[in-house]
Amino acid sequence: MALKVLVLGADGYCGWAAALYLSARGFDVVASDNYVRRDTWDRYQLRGYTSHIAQGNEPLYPVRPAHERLVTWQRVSGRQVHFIRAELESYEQVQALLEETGPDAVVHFAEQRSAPFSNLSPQHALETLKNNTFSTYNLLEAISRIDPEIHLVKLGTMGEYGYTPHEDFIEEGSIDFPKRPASPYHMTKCMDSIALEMMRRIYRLRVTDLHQGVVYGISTEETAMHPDLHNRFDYDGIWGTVINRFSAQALVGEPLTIYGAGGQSRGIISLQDAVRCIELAILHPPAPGDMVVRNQITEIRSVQEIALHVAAACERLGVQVETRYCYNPRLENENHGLKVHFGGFVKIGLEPHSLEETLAKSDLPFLMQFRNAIRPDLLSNQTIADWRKRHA
Ligand code: NAD
Ligand code: USQ
Repeated sequence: MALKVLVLGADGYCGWAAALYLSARGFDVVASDNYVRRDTWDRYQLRGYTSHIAQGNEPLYPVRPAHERLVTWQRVSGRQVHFIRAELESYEQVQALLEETGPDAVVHFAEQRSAPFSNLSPQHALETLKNNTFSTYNLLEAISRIDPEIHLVKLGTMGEYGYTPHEDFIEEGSIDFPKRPASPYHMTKCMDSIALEMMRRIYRLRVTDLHQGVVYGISTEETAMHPDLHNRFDYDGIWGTVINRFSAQALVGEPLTIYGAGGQSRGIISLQDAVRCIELAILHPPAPGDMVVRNQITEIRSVQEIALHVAAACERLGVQVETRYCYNPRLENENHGLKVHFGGFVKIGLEPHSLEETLAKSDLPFLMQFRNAIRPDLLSNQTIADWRKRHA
């Protein structure tokens, strides 16, 4: 019988692509989301709080809510993915969701995932703290009471270790490697990891903690099957991550905004490789009471190197690109190579795609179709989240 997988945060960038990828490969997928991102956070607003920030993110093209897109998915693929709207901050809703679905595995993408968003104001930091730690703890609490056999695959981040390089290589598989987060968002991931470790040890849960690097790209084989299946694509200064922002900037002739010296390095992974990693994680569950930690990255690049690759790929498409060294709104070490062990996923079956290949074959040609809809004002609004100014 097919493994039943509950995908949380399925209206989001990684969750949508993962839900379709798993469904296409025969998993029995149930998708869930509370739509907080599209209804509230995309406008940089908060639930129950009037924020002073007047700007907001705008979708590049219409992306219908997941439950509507799943109707198209069934028509196009012949596979059904049931959708349940649920708020993970509520223990009662998490309990009901697990009892109703009875999953073998839960993949938890459903958090506030932007470091700049978490630094917009004290209230944004607290919303991030509450949302992320409550959702993860509620899941652990409910799994331990309903069925400790359920495998929890939790999305963490490489940023838990921080970006002031450690003297030693960041290990893969270690629960105890020192954590040094550099934003309220990244701090919540460390807090989640402590909760995961405690609950697996005390209640013998099966837990996988994925320390994912910066994800880039737009489409996967499944999301490209029909315009109504397209994934969200963020390129603004709050939600857009560096490679996706540089790609959008390049295609509209805006300079690539390298923050500070540009020597800061990140672990990166394409969306297509990230969803394959989720499948591999589900297929390799830990034993009861064990916690697997995987560093989910395929390459390490500095921001400068990323800019060079995006520029080179664009120039091959006939688009000339300019880069600009700008004010860095973040407090971070602007010159460090990241020392990290990774490769565990390759050992269990991942065949990684390189940045060059993904940009040239998939990302840039896909994005090119929408270049007229890219809003230059969203490419340059990053300084509303400024680590250096504490007066908001
Ligand atoms: P996203 O914002 O696109 O999607 C997250 C989804 O979760 C949204 O649709 C949102 O509505 C939902 N959600 C949030 N809080 C919820 C709650 N309390 N109840 C129910 N649903 C809720 O984010 P993403 O880019 O897809 O990231 C997914 C996960 O992967 C996050 O945990 C993030 O920290 C992690 N991650 C992302 C990246 C990246 O580059 N995008 C890199 C490393 C790790
Ligand atoms: N950067 C630029 N110019 C830009 C945007 C970003 O130089 O226009 C730089 C930043 O200063 C930073 C680096 O690019 O040094 C990465 O920034 P980012 O916004 O792409 O990524 P980050 O804030 O690290 O967060 C993203 C996701 C988060 C995930 C994390 C993985 O939003 O959910 O956890 O990547 S990691 O970075 O490995 O911790």
